[in-house]
Amino acid sequence: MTTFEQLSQAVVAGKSKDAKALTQQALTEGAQPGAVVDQALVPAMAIVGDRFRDNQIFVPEMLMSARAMKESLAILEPKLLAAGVQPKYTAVIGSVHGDLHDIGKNLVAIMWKGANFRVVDLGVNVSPAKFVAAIQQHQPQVVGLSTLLTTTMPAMVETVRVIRASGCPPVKIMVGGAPVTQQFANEIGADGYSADASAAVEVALKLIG
Ligand code: B1M
Repeated sequence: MTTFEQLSQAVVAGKSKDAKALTQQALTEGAQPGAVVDQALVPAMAIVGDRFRDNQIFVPEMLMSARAMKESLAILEPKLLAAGVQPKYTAVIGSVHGDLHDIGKNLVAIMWKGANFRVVDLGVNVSPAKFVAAIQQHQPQVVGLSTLLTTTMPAMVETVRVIRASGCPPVKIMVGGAPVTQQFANEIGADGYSADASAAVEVALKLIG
């Protein structure tokens, strides 16, 4: 079994210690940090999601897998970032009101930091008012809204509406997350959408122009 496969299995099983050791091993073997994310960690979470949907595992197991993935990401993050470069742009990001998922949002934040953005991460369960306050305070070029639940998609709609109505400094709004599509982004008046964290960099840079 390859190191990526072992790492994937460790994350699925929620074994944080093994996930950390195998992440380190993959890097020692010369793997690119982005490949570890795309080929081991993201597929692992897809398996976890399928098992949860099929009632083979429950919330505590999902949490353990999430913790293992975060331990692995903590090792990868410094390697995904460009070292010592002065940030050129500012971005604000958060998971919308009602949504506690943060792994995908964190990945987008890491990729943006790697692309020379100063990222203000508001965390999870972020109210529209908190987004507006952060935009007023930090004057970002881009604000990113993430959601993983179909039930919190209306909160994304509301957040876009409130930001637009707030009269806060002009900002490009980007949306993403598993249930979000380009069509949904267009419908709710967002400026940009990306399906994954790597594309989020390209889209944000294009929006800034
Ligand atoms: Co949750 N959960 N969860 N969960 N969970 C899902 C999302 C689910 C699909 C599982 C399933 O049923 N198959 C399902 C949603 C179903 C739906 O709405 N259609 C679900 C559910 C139902 C729930 C609860 C309601 C369960 C319950 O309590 N009964 C509950 C809700 C809590 C809440 O938010 N209020 C819940 C709770 C949890 C945990 C807390 C246990 C845990 C989250 C821990 C954490 O994040 N710290 C968890 C997890 C781990 C998952 C799965 C298994 C994995 C999510 C993940 O991290 N994926 C997930 C199943 C799945 O995704 N297959 C599931 C890996 C991550 C890298 O991908 O987040 O999609 P993702 O991010 C991608 C892209 O979407 C994109 O880029 C990222 C990287 O490429 N992206 C953006 C994301 N944000 C972006 C923003 C952008 C651009 C791109 O621009 C700004």
